[in-house]
Amino acid sequence: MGRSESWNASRRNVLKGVGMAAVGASLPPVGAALAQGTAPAAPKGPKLLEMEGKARLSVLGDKPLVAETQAELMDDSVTPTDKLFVRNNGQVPDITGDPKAWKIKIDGEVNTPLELTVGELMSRFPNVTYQLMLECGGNGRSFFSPEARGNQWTNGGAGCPQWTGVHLADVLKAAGLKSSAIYTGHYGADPTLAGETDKPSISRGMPIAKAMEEHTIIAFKLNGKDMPLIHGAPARLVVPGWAGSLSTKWLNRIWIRDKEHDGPGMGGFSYRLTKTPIVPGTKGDEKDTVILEAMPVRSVITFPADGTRLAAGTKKLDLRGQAWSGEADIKTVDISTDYGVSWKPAKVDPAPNKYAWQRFTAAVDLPSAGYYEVWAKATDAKGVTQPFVAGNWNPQGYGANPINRIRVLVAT
Ligand SMILES: Nc1nc2c(c(=O)[nH]1)N[C@H]1C(S)=C(S)[C@@H](COP(=O)(O)O)O[C@H]1N2
Ligand SMILES: [Mo]
Repeated sequence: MGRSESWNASRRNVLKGVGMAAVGASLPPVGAALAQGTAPAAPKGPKLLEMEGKARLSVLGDKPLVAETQAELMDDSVTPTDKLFVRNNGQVPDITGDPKAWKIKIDGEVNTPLELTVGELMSRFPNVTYQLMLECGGNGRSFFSPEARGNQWTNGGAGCPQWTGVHLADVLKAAGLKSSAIYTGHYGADPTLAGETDKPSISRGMPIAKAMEEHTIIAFKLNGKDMPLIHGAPARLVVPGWAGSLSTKWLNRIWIRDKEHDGPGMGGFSYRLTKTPIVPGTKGDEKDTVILEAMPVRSVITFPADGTRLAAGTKKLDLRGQAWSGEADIKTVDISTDYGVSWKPAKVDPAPNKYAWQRFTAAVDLPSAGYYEVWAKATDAKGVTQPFVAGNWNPQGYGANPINRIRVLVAT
């Protein structure tokens, strides 16, 4: 696409939390500044992660550490380990010694409570490798207006690396589920933010049916290598397509429950959507909520980066992106360069397996010099598509999946 450079330093905040009517007003007068040959005032950029083994992700919080993947770092088909987002609720546990000796307990509504080491998991059950989505339940939260409580994710609380582990179903079958088993409760070894080790920083759970799904695994490898500590070593759950908080890191116990789990992260407005739509910004009623399970349909343009300045004379843009939907394949991704008046289909690649994101590509016409917005809208196999704005506002901000938008400027 020729020489390109960013003309908007504030990528993280672009197009953030604005209704369609407000879009024009929210844009800095960059075009005018460029025309006059002056640089636009550079807003302060996001803080970037500095951690061995990790790319310079965008830090959303230090305590606990939360870092999202910038859209242009989501361009790989398989998310490299260094580019996978990080979401902690407490502290990173201090785990040393042989990872194969790490123990995981299965108890509660089972015939035979088990305590298995990672080494036993590896040798006793078939090992499987899948490319699976991991997405934070709050992904997209920053698009809500007014601001909803929590980390202000854009679209970067998501990644699709390759995980190796064992089917959770095999382990649960080995323990023998009682007929009273209806829900799981997950525990990890991380201390709370305050440093307590006698209570979980978060403990979520899922219905037994999701626990028995083929792609729900206890993983000990990430992209073919031993799981890094920051991503949950020695072993973690991966519950693809559903809120990432179910994918417990530093896993040491799965408690099989005879009722919906009630650990930290299961109550209040945590990981819950409102049943009756509420006025944005209002308090809402905790009792009128449902648990967020599958994540919504989403598309992210990964090339070019938002704010790219294209060389004079550019007439075509070869665009790339990723699209996914919690419990369905992506059927179509449509691209618009006229603010949603007309749409053209992108090419969508098939997924390597269920619960993997899908690459889309499109050759976009840019008939003249000047400013364009390029919009992407994914539709899944159930016919569910992305709204134009983040809707169904809820106090802790789940489910925001508006169409994705980038801005490009073709130089004159
Ligand atoms: N033990 C434990 N597991 C956890 C968490 C945590 O704080 N503690 N965070 C959860 C949340 S909210 C998400 S989105 C994912 C993030 O996984 P990652 O940091 O490997 O990207 O881990 C989940 N598993
Ligand atoms: Mo999360």
